[in-house]
Amino acid sequence: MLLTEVSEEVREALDARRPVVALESTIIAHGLPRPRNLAVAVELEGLVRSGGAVPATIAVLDGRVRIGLGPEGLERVATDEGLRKLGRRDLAPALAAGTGGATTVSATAFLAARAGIRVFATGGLGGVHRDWAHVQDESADLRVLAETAITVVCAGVKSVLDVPATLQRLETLGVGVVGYGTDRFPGFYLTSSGEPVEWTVHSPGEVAGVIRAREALGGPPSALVVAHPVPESEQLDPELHDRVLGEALDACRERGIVGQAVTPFLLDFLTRRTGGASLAANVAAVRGNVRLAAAVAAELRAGP
Ligand code: PSU
Ligand code: MN
Repeated sequence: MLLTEVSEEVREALDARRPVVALESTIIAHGLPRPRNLAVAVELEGLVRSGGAVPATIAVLDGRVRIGLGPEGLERVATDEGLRKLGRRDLAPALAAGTGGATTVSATAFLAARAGIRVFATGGLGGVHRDWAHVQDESADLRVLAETAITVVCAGVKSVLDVPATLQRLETLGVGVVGYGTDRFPGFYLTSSGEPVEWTVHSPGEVAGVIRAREALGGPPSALVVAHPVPESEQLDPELHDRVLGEALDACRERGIVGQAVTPFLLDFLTRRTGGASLAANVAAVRGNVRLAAAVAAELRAGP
């Protein structure tokens, strides 16, 4: 792919068909506070390695797509205050301008699939925002997942969203959804959103089985969402969650925050107003997802 630099480690792993897990950079640059974000980014790559896979953190730096960042790239993503948030549609302008940016789920899934990576881990997907009947805001993540052959391990969609509306959109768009060890769709910071999920799997091998069946069926590309809840012992207290989220949504509306700034604003508000408890739950969720993604990638490698 023009303008793309795949790290040697990732290239070698892909060529040898060893397991690779894609990681996004928006969570590092815009989803977690500094300086914790860098420590988490490094830790996540380590967790992928401990799981027997190669991490491929994806970002755009100096007008080039980078797949597999290395320590200096990770540090730039975590510390560069000027780094923009790039959805899939923002990639071309950023590349043409020779600039950089952190990739969201939409941009990361697109780039990872093009590079031949089959598994991707993140925290929570974007989706349909609350109050959508009045204010149209639906993450580009959903449309890209409808068109991209990749498996995304996540703790559901961010709980700041309208979860039932987002699940309905995923159904309409034909995005596969399986609950991992649960028949309830996870609630990002919370173990359960309360919404049902139609299919449940219980092991990395079962996830790999679903992926193989999808690949064998063929048809137009689309994503599989593996909805993996944060353990109950590590979730955010649901009462605290609901109260502070209400305040966050009010503050967002009062300050007139719209577009790409909404999600980072809400996540940051929650971190500050829960005394870091939402951050702990967010990081716990991502850790679990990254471990599971590595196990799924390893299973895929083991099979046909
Ligand atoms: N998961 C997290 N933290 C994040 C995100 C996901 O734990 O910050 C990011 C992802 O990059 C996702 C983005 O694609 O939030 C959604 O942003 P928006 O609602 O503007 O599409
Ligand atoms: Mn949006």
